[in-house]
Amino acid sequence: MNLPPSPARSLALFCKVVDNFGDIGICWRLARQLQHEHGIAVTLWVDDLVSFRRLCPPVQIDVDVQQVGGVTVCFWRDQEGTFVPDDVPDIVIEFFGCELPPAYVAAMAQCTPRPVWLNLEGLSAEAWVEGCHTLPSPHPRLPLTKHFFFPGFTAQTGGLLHEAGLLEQRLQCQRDPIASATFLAALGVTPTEIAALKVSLFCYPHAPVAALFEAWQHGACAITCLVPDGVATDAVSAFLGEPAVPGAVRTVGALTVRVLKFVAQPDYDRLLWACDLNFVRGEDSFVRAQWAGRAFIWHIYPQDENLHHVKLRAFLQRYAAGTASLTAAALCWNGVDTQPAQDWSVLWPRLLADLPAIAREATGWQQQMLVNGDMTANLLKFALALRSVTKENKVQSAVAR
Ligand code: TRH
Repeated sequence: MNLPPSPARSLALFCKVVDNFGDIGICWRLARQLQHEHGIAVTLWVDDLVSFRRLCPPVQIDVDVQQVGGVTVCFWRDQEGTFVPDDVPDIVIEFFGCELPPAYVAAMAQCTPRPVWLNLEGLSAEAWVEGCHTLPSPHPRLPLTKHFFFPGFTAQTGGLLHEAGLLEQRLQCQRDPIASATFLAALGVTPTEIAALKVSLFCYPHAPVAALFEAWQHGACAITCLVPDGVATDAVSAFLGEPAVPGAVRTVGALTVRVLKFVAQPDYDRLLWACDLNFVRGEDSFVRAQWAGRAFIWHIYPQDENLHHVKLRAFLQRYAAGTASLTAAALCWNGVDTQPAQDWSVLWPRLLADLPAIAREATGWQQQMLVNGDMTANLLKFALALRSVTKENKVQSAVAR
């Protein structure tokens, strides 16, 4: 079958790694999906190949330009460089307001038609996002307009990224306990640990991990807590009584804590699918936990003046409005002051009792999110609409001349 040529075939995505793995984690997913599902030639500019390699081991850290999984990956060294219009693709995306090299922007301004320029923003459940999604921002000097694109949880936002076939893959894995057990066994998890309630733990260092471990140790339910390498190392080492390196494990009372290696991104999804409860953080693991269909507790990325508490509450209001135990645990995990103050020895048994109901409700949430469409497809649709406007303008101005 001969399909009409796509009106936009090339795209550059610029990613500055501000912190940790979420920036590159999100950009890498987006880049792959644009290439695999939409046939776009994607160039991913990233300024930190070492972080990138943690979640995508084929990445080479000493190479300026490389092909990884069908995507051209360029090391974004600095803001210098010479660029000409031929270097500029049909669509340019800057992630999270990272500033493009000035010469690149100048080359964009010289293109005919000019590229579509989008700023992909961070995820928030706050109401103001709907009003800012797709807003234009004209360049102060050059004939270029950047548009804001916000992921989100409602139809008036860009939605959440989910790859084609993701839910089917997840269901297939979760319906096959042997496949799940084989996956965990390959990470070093023993059959006894697999038989317990499995919890993955991915959080920032300030999470009250020691207090949660204490409650788990003294609880009636056997728990296996799987912690990726480098996560909450102080609290985990204190529990283990030895350095928290992959393979380290210790059981105290009802709790076994095991340190896993940091896995490649697709395996992190499988880990979430295989666990009964997931502690996630930042943005990308937070979204993946929603697609995993299991209960999760979100450790939100901290911001000045506790702005993140507002974001956390906005999400919980949408997601967990009816589940008091989940809301209480999430607030406590994030250090939000509550009246009366909550303690894990009380919070945990309540949350544990609600886990099956929370997992059931997760399915309803997914259906709700799927109605908003996939963020990547939404973003491309928006870019193509802007591009056809740009082309029309070009034709009109040529006719007027
Ligand atoms: O790592 P994070 O805290 O990342 C971010 C960044 O700090 C960013 O600056 C900030 O803006 C954002 O949070 C809110 O958490 P996040 O977003 O969950 O990203 C983690 C990525 O690492 C995600 O893509 C999953 C991946 N990952 C693996 O691939 N393997 C693993 O073993 C683990 C634990 C995670």
